[in-house]
Amino acid sequence: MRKVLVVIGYFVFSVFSAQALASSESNQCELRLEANDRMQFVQKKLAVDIGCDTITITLKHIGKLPVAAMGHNVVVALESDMQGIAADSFKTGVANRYVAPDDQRVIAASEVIGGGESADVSFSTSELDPAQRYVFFCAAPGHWVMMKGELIISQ
Ligand SMILES: [Cu+2]
Repeated sequence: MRKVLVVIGYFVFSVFSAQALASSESNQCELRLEANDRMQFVQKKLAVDIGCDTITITLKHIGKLPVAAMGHNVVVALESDMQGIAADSFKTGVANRYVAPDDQRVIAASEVIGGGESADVSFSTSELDPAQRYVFFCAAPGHWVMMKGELIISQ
C-alpha cells in the first residue's frame, strides 16, 4: 500500500511540474522575433512583463540569405540611444555584433545571423525603467531605419 502511495505521489508531482513548465513558457518572459530577407522584423512591437526576472528574445531569421548579404541581429536600448548606437555600427563590425563591447547604452545585443538561423539574447528586467521608452532594432549598418520596433513594458 505504501509503495502505491509513493508511486501516486510521484505521478501527481510529475503532472504539477509539467504544468508549471507549460505556464512559464506561455507568459511573456520569452519572446519570439522574426526577421526576413526584405530587411524587416515581422513583429513591430514586443511586450515584456516586468514581473519576469529575465527576458529572453529568440530571433529567428526566416529568410534564406547569408549573414554577408542580409545578416540581422536584435539590440535592446533606450529609444533615445538607438540612433547613436546605430551610427557607431559602421565601426564595430559583425564580429562585435555591430556594437562596441563596452557600450553602456546597449541593454542586450544578439549575435548576427543569416537565413534559417536563430539566436537567443537575454537581459534582466532590473535594467528597465517603466517610465522610459525602449526599442529593439537591428544594428547591421543602415538596417535600423527599416528594422526597429517598440519594446513595451507591461506590469
Ligand atoms: Cu538587419
